[in-house]
Amino acid sequence: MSLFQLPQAPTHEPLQLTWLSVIQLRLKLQKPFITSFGRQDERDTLLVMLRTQDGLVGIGETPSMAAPMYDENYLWADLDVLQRFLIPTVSEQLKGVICCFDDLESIFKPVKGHRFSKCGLEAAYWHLVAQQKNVALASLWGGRAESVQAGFSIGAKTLDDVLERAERAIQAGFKRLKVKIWPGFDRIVLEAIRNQYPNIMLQADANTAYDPFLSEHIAALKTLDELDLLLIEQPFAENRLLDHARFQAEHNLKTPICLDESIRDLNDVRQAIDLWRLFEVSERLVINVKPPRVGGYWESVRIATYCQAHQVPCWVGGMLETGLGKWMNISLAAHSAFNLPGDHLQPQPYYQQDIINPLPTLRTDGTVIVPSGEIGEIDWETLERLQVARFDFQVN
Ligand code: OSB
Ligand code: MG
Repeated sequence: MSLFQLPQAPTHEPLQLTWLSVIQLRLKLQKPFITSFGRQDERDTLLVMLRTQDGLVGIGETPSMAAPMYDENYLWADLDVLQRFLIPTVSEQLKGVICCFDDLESIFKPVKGHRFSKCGLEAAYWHLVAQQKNVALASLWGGRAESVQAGFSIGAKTLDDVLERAERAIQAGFKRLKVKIWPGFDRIVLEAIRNQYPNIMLQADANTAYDPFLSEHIAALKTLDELDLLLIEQPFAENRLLDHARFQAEHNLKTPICLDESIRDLNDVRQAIDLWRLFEVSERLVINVKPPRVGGYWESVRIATYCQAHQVPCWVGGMLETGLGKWMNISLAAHSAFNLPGDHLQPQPYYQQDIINPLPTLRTDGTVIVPSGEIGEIDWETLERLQVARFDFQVN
């Protein structure tokens, strides 16, 4: 780590904020999303909106979950931390003036955890910086790719439903599928997809559903090694970093383990890479980088840069964001460190109504265009229609 050069955040003219708002939206999913931790038909998400003195508006998304099932963060805690701590401190401590990224980090540092709420505020800040400098978000974050590969995360509970969604995705041009698995619903579904599509890039996401001390669970996971999977995401609980590395090494699994829930910041990535090295399996580690889970886009850039320096593959994961969050994730994925397809879209739009136009679309080669300028136009009418609560703070 001491030899590693952290990337330097871009500089900009001071931003003088006049208003800060938090908006709670309620969105209806086009199709229910089912994982080992439950089913979602609709979901709330939070937007942080910043206005500057010279009339710029920056918006960032905190894609909260309704309950603390994926991460200890969830909607009401995220909202509370934004309202009670993060936003008042920008107003009081910084007097609404943000001169550089360090100013924002100084607000975040005294607040332990709560990475989702930090991400929304930080994303709104980057949205402002991009507008002020008149550059694309991708280039602010060091990304140069004009398009990025996209995969589809299938969240369904029955074999028929998964196969049906997989077929639609293949028709739409997806080159990579990710399937949610849990004990009792793993080999059967992955094998069916593998038989149907022998050449597709296929990966599994367990969302912590397995227990490393249950021999049936370990046996089930081991049989997946024959299915030529790109990776297996997060079989064990988030704080079981060591068990993940040991499982990889003890069974000499050729399928790489990908960490999602276990990675909260760059330090977690550093420890994971060190562990996989100690077990001599370092070429079989993959990192899923989700900006809200790691506290923002700049921490994501740091992680990506670190992974690249250590030859560890990584990709940008999703949290069922609105089009706004997805465009930002796609902009992040333009960084050359990201070398596996990200969860950026589905065969159909995620939501019955979304807040930005256009939405990301898949090209026939399985890629999505990276915005070279603005990330799209906010549909204010729809945004207001979907709004269930709004909190405004004036900088005093
Ligand atoms: O583990 O990647 C996950 C959605 C909610 C919570 C956790 C996860 C997911 C997804 C959705 O898989 C990915 C997407 O946004 O398409
Ligand atoms: Mg995951």
